[in-house]
Amino acid sequence: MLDEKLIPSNTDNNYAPLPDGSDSPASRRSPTKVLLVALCGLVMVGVLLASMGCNGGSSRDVHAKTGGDGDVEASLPNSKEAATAIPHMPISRGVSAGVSEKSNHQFLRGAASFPWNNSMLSWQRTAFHFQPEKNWMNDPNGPVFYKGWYHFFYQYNPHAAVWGDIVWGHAVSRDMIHWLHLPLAMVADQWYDINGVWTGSATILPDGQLIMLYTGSTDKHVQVQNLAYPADPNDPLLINWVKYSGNPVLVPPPGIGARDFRDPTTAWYTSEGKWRITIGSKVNKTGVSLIYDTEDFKTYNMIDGMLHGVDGTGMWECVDFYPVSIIAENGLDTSINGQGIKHVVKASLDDDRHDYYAIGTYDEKTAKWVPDNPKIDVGIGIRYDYGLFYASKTFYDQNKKRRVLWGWVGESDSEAADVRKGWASLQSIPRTVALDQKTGTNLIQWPVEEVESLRLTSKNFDNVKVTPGSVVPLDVGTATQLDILAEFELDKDAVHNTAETNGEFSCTASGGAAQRGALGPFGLLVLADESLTERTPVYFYVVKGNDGKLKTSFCTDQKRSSQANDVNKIIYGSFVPVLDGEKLSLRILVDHSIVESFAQGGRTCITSRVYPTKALYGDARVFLFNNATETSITGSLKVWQMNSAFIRPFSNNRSL
Ligand code: DQQ
Repeated sequence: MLDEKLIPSNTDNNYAPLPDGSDSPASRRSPTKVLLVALCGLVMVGVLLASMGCNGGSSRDVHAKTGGDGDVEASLPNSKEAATAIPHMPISRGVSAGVSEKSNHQFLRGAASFPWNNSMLSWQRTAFHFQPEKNWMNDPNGPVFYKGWYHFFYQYNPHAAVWGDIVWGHAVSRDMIHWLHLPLAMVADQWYDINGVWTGSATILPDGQLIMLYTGSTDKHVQVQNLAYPADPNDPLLINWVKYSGNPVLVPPPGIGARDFRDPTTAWYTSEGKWRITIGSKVNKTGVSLIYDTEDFKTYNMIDGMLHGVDGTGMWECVDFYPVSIIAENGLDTSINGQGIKHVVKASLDDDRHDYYAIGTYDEKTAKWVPDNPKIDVGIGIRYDYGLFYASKTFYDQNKKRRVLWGWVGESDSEAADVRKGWASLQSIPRTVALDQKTGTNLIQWPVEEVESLRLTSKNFDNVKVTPGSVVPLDVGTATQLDILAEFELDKDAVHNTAETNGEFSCTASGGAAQRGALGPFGLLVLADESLTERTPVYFYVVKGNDGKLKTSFCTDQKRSSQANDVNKIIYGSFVPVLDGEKLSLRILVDHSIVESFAQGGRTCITSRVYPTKALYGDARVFLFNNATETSITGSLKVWQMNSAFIRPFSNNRSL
């Protein structure tokens, strides 16, 4: 039972969850069942010629000179399949309710959309990433490990594949890979959340009690904070939730806009014996993190000033605040503070919809945090992920003593296509997050170890030499569900002989994988078709600076990831720290329409959504490529086929 002091016994406002109407059979996709049998015999482009042996797996160094700029020209599809052009519906979602735009309508501008057919659209559904059975999902909410189960709540529209009518979806898992969908945890049934049960966080109290704080959008679209708790704390599945009868527990303070006050964090304990939370907001154009103390989660005391704020960064959504150890690799409970500890502040910038973090020092007495390096402060420096990854949230997993990060991965195709698919958005593979002990200046993120339980057969490719301007196919069979680990070495003589330059390289401002330099780009082409008409390069680009030092960028180029005209084709990426003596390394998880990439053990990450029209089912391939002009590269890889996860509705009849 919850502590009387904390929650009153008055449960007049008890919340009755929706009945579990779903009892459809388990759906587990096996790659071999789902994928169409690949057309046998490689119909490689004519330029793919020579072959090259390698240990442990087959690959051919085809020296495919891909033209002056390394490009393979794509021709527009001429599909005779029954296909329907999807009408374009430019409707704004979210802005009038007080959050940023939640729909994609930046494409086309009046042009006809690509004629997607059902087979292409169904292929986009993922096999081992968390997603609801249907409809729209956005932010991760209240992740927590409770009585043997990982709980995942999320922003969910039960009515459509677009943002709106937001409630809390709920699923449970033993390992954060296989999931059981549960009934909605909280719906919009009170004046203080009737326009949306928005984002919130879980806190576990020292006696094991669990509380949830979340933002409600009221009947007048005011953003307020509310308290909820499990109806039965002994239920490990936490199926029923009670909203506190005294809600809302916090309303926007003077000087803060009614629609600029949302997303309470997990609470942390102070040495004074109080709980402290922070809530995102803005003052004019300054993004801020307001701070409150509470003893019972019902009444709060606003602390003067703020935890932190950064000029020009706009509204801070989904602020996260947590400690990281500078000496140990394990994660830390949110309340841990003291020697050997730094604190991370993360804000999701409503203005550009990216998640930025900074590492710094938290002073409990003043309730203020200062960044280690003001040049890379929150919102102006480092991002968790340089692709599509937003509104993320961490939790401390006391089960495995690690901090785990979840992030919302939206769609980058048209809203009309999402409506036709009947679903929109994924969650990233949960990532362990810790301070990079080697650099001390960035975090490292890595897929939770449990994802490795999905690995099936693997192939090794050892010391594959890829000469400048060539492409090497990797024979891994079908390539829509993969876990790829790769290491690269540059040719030492080429590096030595390369002239120094004062030129800066930026993935996003570059010409993508077609832009050739002396020492890059090189890496992998994933979700590529045999003729390379469609391909998604994930790659490094190395530049030798004036000081003779190498500077490395890590990028993903979506320019030719699809022949469709109504999907995002921008180039993602950023700088990645590479320390002396380190090889260049990357990991890529490919799961149908999502490609999650991690460079140098997770120092720089890029998540992209890819919507091929040809490189799908059995026609998806993976290649090594080197588009540098001066250096050969030597790559060693291990590539696993990945199984599908069990993600299905919970049924009372089934044993857990
Ligand atoms: N999503 C929620 C808000 C949050 C935003 C609404 C971030 O609470 O600020 O769905 O995507």
